[in-house]
Amino acid sequence: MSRRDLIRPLSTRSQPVPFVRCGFYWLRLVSLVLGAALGTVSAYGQTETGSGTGNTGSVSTMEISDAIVRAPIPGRSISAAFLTLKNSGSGQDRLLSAKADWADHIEIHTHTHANGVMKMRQIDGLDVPAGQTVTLQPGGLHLMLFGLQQPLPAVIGKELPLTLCFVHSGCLLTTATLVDMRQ
Ligand SMILES: [Cu+2]
Repeated sequence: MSRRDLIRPLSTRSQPVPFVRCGFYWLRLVSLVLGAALGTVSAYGQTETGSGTGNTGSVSTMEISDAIVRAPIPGRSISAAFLTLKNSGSGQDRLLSAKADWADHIEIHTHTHANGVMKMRQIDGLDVPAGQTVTLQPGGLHLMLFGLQQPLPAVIGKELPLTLCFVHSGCLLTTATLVDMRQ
């Protein structure tokens, strides 16, 4: 039985964690937690280094970088987040969802042009092919953030924890920098 099989699904609970980019730290922590208390793994038990084995046996290695959250317009509770996904593995992976404890819910959005009008549209997932990089950026793919905590638990330039869940890589915890993009 793999480590993944032993771990319960990630709950909606989410807390800021200082070592989010230190995959080996988490690997060790998960091992310790599993060894000490099977069945009581925390919400972050499933946070991993980004390596996972899918049903086909293909390995996906997902790297999340340059994650930013656009600071909302004062008084507004919606905004967007942008980031880069790099799949250096040999199999395709797919972003299924995102969550954060400072937002009610997060959708994956794309932009479409119709009759000269640009519209946002929710998509149910985002493929990241093997060896490819997918960029979520203004005017294109983005994470749409709804029900933002007021105020956000970070100031401009500081980090917000963000969890991304993939078909093969599982749920990965990253941090996104809060950025004022009106400047
Ligand atoms: Cu949107």
